[in-house]
Amino acid sequence: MIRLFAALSLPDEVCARLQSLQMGLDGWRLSPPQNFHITLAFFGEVSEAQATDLDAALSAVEGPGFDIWLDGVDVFGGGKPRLAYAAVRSDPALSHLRDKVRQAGRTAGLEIAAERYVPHVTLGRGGARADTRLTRWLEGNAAFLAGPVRAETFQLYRSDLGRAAPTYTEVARYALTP
Ligand code: 3AM
Repeated sequence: MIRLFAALSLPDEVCARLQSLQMGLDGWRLSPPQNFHITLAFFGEVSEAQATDLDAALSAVEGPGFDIWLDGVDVFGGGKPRLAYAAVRSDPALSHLRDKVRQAGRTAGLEIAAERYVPHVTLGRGGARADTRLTRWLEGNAAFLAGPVRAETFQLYRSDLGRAAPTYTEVARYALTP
């Protein structure tokens, strides 16, 4: 079985800026910069046969390229923050692509849980309290802005969970229309 998800990648210069944002997230498990991505869909553990079907379905996904803007920072979990992220500005082309990628998962016979889409780049996880340091981090980085980043492709990644950060490996790449 392999653990798969589809995501958009980010150029090195944007990853470097995101890495600077991680300063101030003391006590968090920080994502290494090579792991920065915008998840489109999480497929979970799939068999080799399902992975082949998924690859075929994803190859059939069509959609226009679009500009990504990272805009501000936030946390999931509110009073018990569990994930700190850079927010991705909502965009109809991004939502549309996300829907098509999830549909491709269903075409491949995978169960895709219904959930609200809050596009984001994970910077760190867990282990922190909603304290003044976090408030300072949120306020200090509210004006963070990076873009435009042209999305010309999306990727299928394999995730291998380790004791530290997971390792993500690109296994396929799909083109959007220019
Ligand atoms: O870093 P983000 O949040 O974009 O949270 C996991 C990560 O996304 C998400 O898939 C991406 C690669 O692991 N993920 C992991 N397990 C998940 C699950 N059971 C999940 N998303 C939904 N359900």
